[in-house]
Amino acid sequence: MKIVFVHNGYESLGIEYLSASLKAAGHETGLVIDPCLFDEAGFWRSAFLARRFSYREEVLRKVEALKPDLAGFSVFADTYSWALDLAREIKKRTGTKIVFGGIHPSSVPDAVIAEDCVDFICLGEGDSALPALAAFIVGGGPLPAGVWAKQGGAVIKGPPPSPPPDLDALPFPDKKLFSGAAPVFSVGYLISSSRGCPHSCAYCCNSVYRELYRRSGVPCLRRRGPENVLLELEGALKTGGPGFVHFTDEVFNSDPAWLKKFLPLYKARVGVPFSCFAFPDGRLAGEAAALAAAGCFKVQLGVQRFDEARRADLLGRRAANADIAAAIKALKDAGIYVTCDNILDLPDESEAELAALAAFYAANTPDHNEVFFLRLYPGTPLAARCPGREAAPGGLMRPAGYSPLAPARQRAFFTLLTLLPRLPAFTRRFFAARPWLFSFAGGPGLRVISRIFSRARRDFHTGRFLRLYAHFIFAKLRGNG
Ligand code: B12
Ligand code: SF4
Repeated sequence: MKIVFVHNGYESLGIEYLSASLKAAGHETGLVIDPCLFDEAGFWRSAFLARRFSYREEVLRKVEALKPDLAGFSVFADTYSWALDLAREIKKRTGTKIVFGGIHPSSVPDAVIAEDCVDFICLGEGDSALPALAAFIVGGGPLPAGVWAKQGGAVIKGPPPSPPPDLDALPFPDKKLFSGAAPVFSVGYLISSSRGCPHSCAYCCNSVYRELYRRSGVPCLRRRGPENVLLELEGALKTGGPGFVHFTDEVFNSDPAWLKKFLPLYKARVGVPFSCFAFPDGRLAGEAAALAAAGCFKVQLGVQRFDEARRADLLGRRAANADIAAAIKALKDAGIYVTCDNILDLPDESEAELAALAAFYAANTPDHNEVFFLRLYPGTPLAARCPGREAAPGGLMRPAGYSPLAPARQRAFFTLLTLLPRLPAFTRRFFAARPWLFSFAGGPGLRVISRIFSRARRDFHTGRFLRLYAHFIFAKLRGNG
């Protein structure tokens, strides 16, 4: 059977894993990329440029030419409208069966399966479910675990999903799928040494997955053995050698014993510079030197807000500011570039808390600040606490009005926090105390510019973002879209 995935301009490890499992089961897979230029899901959009550089027709023509038996979409809330639009048109032109998987169908399955163009949905990880669905389409039988189907207008549901308990038993992700689609995907190597997270923050998909897998008996957090990760990376080195590696693990430092064992082996057998996400717990500062020695050049930390009690109560994150400050210092002292994530527009935030956050960063300055406005994703405990106020699918990054502060005030803090690491050190305390000076600008454009000036070369996603735009804009201008 031929399964073609249609995806946006970001490499998806999920699709690469699915493709590998499908190929292992004897199926053929393909990928059609819609770069979604100037139409960045959940982030920003320029309607004029998005129309000028639209690849919609090219995508539809490619899918038609490939004649798939099944077209697959990996969907989250912000890409849902885009996926529905293409799925409807693909169905109209080809009659191909359509399957949606990923966090959005896993969070709101009833709404997604109700869509006219969606024949199947997959809840949770699809490594076994998708090959089983392909077998079901060909040969019938019982519906696989984690799959829902529409038959004759009725929805039938397979047994609840059960995620793969042993990640070492999975085939390595099919990297050729993306690198074959556009050269930009060969820059750097995206890998995960785990799935799931030990934490359950109230705004994050992991609380949704934990609930989904509750009855399966398989823990939400699973980690590959060091040997399995090293074998994958050694294989990648043999076929060209990526300039750097990015670990997409939710929390790369969640298992200190694993980290201690893995880092020296990585240094000896792979030795390529890498970046990762880490949780700023009490151990991270002590792990900084070992991370740097193994080649870690960038760590991204979630800080999210300043008030520790509210951080724990509203966001479900237990992290101490003293540990965060120690981690920022130790990582920077070890020569690691530090990025901190922050969320504004929280329903219980105050001017005093944002001012305290700015003062905290003036004293403990990371190399880069990512500032987001809260989006309440369906199925999360935080969305349940604010009924009727979920993020609209396809929305953009702007204050939704959860905070008692005026949007203009939040934008001033957005600009201040984004720019703070770029300001000369001796001026930071002065500016942190005067957020009104930053009422002039802001918005996602500033975030893009700040990222570009913050060593784009070393930032996995910004580097790819720039290359992707260059590749697809020139292709369009040359008429080779
Ligand atoms: C890496 C990552 C990114 C990367 C790459 C994203 C990409 N397009 O692939 C970057 C940094 C670019 C990114 C950006 C954003 N991201 Co992001 N990202 C993640 C993260 C941390 C890991 C994804 C991953 O690789 N998982 C590992 C693989 C193996 O799992 P998987 O992708 O889920 O796939 C498995 C299953 O879901 C299933 N499956 C998936 N697709 C399909 C399809 C079919 C047909 C089937 C059958 C099954 C199936 O099977 C797969 C294999 O088991 C997730 C959190 C998470 N744990 O999922 C957030 C997450 C997906 N991101 C999120 C968001 C909001 C964003 C941004 C909008 C943030 C922003 N404002 O800038 C942007 C949007 C970018 C874009 N336009 O795509 C949210 C989505 C929330 C929601 N409910 O919709 C998540 C869930 C984090 C969260 N807040 O909870 N992201
Ligand atoms: S630590 Fe990060 S990945 Fe884990 S639950 Fe919290 S927000 Fe999600």
